[in-house]
Amino acid sequence: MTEFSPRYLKDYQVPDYKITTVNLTIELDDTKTVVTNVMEVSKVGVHQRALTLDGEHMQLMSVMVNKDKLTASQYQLNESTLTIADLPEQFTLTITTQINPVANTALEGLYKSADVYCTQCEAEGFRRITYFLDRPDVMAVYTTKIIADKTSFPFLLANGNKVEQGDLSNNMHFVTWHDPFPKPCYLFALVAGDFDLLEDSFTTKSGRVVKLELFVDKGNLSRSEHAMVSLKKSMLWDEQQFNLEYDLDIYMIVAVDFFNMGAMENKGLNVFNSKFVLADDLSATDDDFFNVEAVIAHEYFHNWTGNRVTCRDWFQLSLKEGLTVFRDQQFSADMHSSTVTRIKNVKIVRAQQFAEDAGPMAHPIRPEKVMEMNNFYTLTVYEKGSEVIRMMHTILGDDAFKAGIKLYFERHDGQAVTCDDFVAAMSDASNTDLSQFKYWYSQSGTPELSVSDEYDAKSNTYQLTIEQNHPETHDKQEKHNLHIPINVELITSDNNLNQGGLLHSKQKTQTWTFENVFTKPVPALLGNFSAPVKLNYQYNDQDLNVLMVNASDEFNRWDAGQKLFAGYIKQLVNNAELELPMQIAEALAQVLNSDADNAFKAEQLVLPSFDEMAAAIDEVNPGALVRAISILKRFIAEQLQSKFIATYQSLCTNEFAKDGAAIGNRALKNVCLDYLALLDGANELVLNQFNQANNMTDQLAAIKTAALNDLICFEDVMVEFARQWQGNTLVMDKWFSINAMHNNENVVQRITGLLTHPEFSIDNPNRARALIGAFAFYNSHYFHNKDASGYKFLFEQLTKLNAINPQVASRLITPLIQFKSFDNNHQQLMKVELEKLSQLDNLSRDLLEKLTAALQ
Ligand code: 0A1
Ligand code: ZN
Repeated sequence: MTEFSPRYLKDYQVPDYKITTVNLTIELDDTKTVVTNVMEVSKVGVHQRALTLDGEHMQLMSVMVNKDKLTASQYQLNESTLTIADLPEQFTLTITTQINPVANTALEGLYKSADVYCTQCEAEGFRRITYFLDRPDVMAVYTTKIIADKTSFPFLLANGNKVEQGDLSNNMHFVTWHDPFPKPCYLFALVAGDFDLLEDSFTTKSGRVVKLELFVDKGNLSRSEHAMVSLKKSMLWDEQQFNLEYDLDIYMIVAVDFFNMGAMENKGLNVFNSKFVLADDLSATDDDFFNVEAVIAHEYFHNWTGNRVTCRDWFQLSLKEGLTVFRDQQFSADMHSSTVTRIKNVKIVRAQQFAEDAGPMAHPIRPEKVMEMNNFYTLTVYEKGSEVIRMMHTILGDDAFKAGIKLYFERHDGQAVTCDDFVAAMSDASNTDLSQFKYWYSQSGTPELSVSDEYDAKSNTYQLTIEQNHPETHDKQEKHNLHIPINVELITSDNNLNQGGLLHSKQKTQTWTFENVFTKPVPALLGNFSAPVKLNYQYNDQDLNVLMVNASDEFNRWDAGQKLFAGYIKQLVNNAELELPMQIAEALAQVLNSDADNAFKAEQLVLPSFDEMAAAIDEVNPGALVRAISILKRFIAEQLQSKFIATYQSLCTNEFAKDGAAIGNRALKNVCLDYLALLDGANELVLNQFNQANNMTDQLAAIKTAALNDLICFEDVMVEFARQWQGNTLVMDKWFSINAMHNNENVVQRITGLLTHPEFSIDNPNRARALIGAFAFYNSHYFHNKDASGYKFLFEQLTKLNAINPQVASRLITPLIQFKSFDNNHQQLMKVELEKLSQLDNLSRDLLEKLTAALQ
């Protein structure tokens, strides 16, 4: 195995040098791009220590200190650093490097793909462009001059404001950009290409006009409108909610087809995966529209939470990510149904983040040890990080939370700070002691709450006792009791009790007493998922029924239904013959008859996912879990067939609208379809929906239903879908994914064949994720097939991706390293493939870190 050593939070030291200005001249060329970097550098404090700059995957051409060109003996160069000793207090350092953007398939640093030059510098990509102190606490003012061929690259973009442009000889031209805000190098960006441009503007609350520019591939202008509208909504929301105004004169967004992540908040020049920009009525689903708006908002909100105030070091990543996810979730909740939005957030935490916390890569939201930083853009840092911010919001209340945010900016605008600084601002602004709460930042794992209760009819008192447990995590960390906010609603079947509130669990065991309780209530616990924890309370079916109908909070009503389903799925895993009670169907009939909005009803009808159940059951047999879910689903479908048909038919319409009601109608209709697909007549129903569909939500639901139920029409609809959408990259990604989700024993053969499909390319992260990722993450049945063919398929693809794009490989290995969730047989089979991967002689740092943790 290759040697790479980890870094530790406890070793943080302030830099020996600061770099205050950076002047870049970048002469773009496919294989020999030349970067000239002129920096103003000075010592921090008085010392004689050498300057060690980060740099990798490039060729050093020259080094100059002030006017003196250094000879090779005056510096030390190795694979990842350049060290210069005997430096004055202050000097100009000029470094020239040469890089090969076409060869850069890792998509980190400067790369060229699909005729576009593009950079990705977070977390540590800038060191692939020039030698630098590549750490977020070194903040400089950047001026960037880009030179390229004018015909192929009419647009040359970088951060900040455009200050100069002109023509050069040989059909070359240049543009110079200046960003007045000091920033860490991870926020540097450059894009060069030929695009269609959507222009607009936004007038800030203080009256400044900001130019908005959205760059998309030629021909895609009509699909960029929604992104622009979303941007303007985000700008307004941040002013209204947090009093935060945009600061530059221009805000640019570029959509690219080759991108490792969702999007990147580079100052004034966001780079987006085109998946989160392009959307039109025919080719995008309702979820796509929602996600575009959410990601646009997320990146925009980073301008304050991330860019104006940034991270001191990468261990603090959740400082910007947890907070920004919380902000984008609040924004989405304000733009749409807040309950349905919250349900979507919670499902991700319960299904995926809990699994991460239970697996070999368990880490606190502020990790303490990192080998490859790219491995820490995790559900824990992002989603659990957001839950931690949300708990502060719950504990402090909206006004005090906003006062905390205000104080945070007053104290730290322009600085690189820590999570402790954030909590201190929250605590000081609200006069609240958050010292115990802070363990949420340093403690990994999902806490478990055991709740018991007692009702005393004589004294009319009701007692709730809550015990905290902190299961051991893979990192073997010592655990502390946490400050856990628990929303409680006491519900009675006659619905006349109005008690509850926010409980603060801080000790191992605590009891709360409620007075004047005249009938035994059912406790609705953890309302709105007030803390990212697992909850154990012995509800019986009747209790859950009471909550499903009577809980005043919609979230609690949904959650009670989920608990009811989960209870039966657990039992069915061990006993597939279990007789299911009619009450389940009756409860759902009530849901269908209720006057709640259809988007919410749809959520109430969806069963907990395979991943969510796997996170809730120890050492599960995946086949038995898949079967258990489908038994319950079939039972519901059979019992409620006529209701599902009636609801389905009532929601079929020839008109297409995109308002909330129409979106809710489609969601409910497609949940009905999902149930009806298990019964006679499914093939005709699905085929009919496919043929009639006038929007992607319905069309995709039809082919997905055909795939998941292996319907006779599957091949035909897939051929027709591909014929209709060939050449549309984003839609074809969906097609590849649906192929990978086919619930048929030949699926591995099918996807192996698709690796040579003319539109498949493993170099494109979206494509790789669409085919390989969809299989490993979503085809639970055949990925976990007993013959290990699913695991072997993933092994083979990871072997290739390890060399092409380690970041993508490292994400796709997730379902394999989480083997502990499954029974021993499956664990062994999964480990065989992990062992084989660990033998690769070119193993990337990204995979090495995960394999080491998984196999230790
Ligand atoms: N900061 C971005 C996410 C991001 C992180 C790393 C990247 O490359 C390794 C790219 C994007 C965000 O939170 O949106
Ligand atoms: Zn982010």
